[in-house]
Amino acid sequence: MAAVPDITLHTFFRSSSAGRLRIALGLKNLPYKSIFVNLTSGEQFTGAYKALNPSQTVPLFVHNTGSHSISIGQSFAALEYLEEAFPTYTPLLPPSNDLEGRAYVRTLANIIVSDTQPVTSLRLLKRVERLGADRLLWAREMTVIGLSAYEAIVKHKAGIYSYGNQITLADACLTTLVWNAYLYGVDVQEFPTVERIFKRMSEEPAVIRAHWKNQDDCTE
Ligand SMILES: N[C@@H](CCC(=O)N[C@@H](CS)C(=O)NCC(=O)O)C(=O)O
Repeated sequence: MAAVPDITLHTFFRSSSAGRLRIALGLKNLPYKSIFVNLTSGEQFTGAYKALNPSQTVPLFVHNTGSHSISIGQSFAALEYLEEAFPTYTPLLPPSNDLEGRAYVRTLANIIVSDTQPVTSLRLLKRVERLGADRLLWAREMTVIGLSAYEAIVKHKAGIYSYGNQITLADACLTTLVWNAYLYGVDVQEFPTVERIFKRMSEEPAVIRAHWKNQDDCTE
C-alpha cells in the first residue's frame, strides 16, 4: 500500500486562497496537517513566517516527500502541483488530451486567483481604507467584476459544475470567492450559473469540511 503523503497547510479560516487548497485536498481525499496563521493579528508579518513564505500570505503548502520538503507559497502553483504530484487522486483538471478544456478551467480559475482575490486581500483593503475609501464597497465592487467575467464565460460550458459535470479547480476557486461574495453583500443571484454551481458545490462533503466556519481556528 502506498504511504499516506505528508502534507502541511499553513492556513487561516477566513482565507479564500487557503480555502481553495482545503477544498482540493478534500476532493482528492488527501489528508493534511493544518498550521494556523492568524491574519487578523498579523502573524503573516512575523519574521518566522516570512522566512517560510516571503509573500507573507496564506496558504503555504508543504509536501514532505521523505527526502525533502517542497514548499509552495502560491495557491495556484500548489493546486497544479497536486495535479502533477498525485495524478491518481481525483483529477481536478481535464485530461492532458483536452488542451482546450484545461485552458478553459485555468482561465476561470485565474479570473479569481489572479484578477479578483488579489484586489480584495486584507492588506489591500486596509490600504484602500487608509486612502479614504469604503473597504466593503470596494471589495463588493471588485468581486462583482470578477463574478461578471466568470458568469459570462461559464454560462456557455457549465453543466452541474463549471466544466460540464466534472468538478475542477475552477469550482474550488469559485466556491471560496462566493463565500466572500456573501460576506461582502454581493447579490449572488445576479449570477445564475455561478449561484447554481456554488449551491451544488456547497453540498460536497469536502467543501463542507473546508468551509471557513468549520475550521478549528474559526473565531466567528
Ligand atoms: N497570490 C496568493 C495570494 C494569497 C493571499 O493574498 N492570501 C491572503 C488570504 S486570502 C493573505 O494571506 N492575506 C494576508 C494579507 O493581506 O496581509 C495566492 O494565491 O496564494
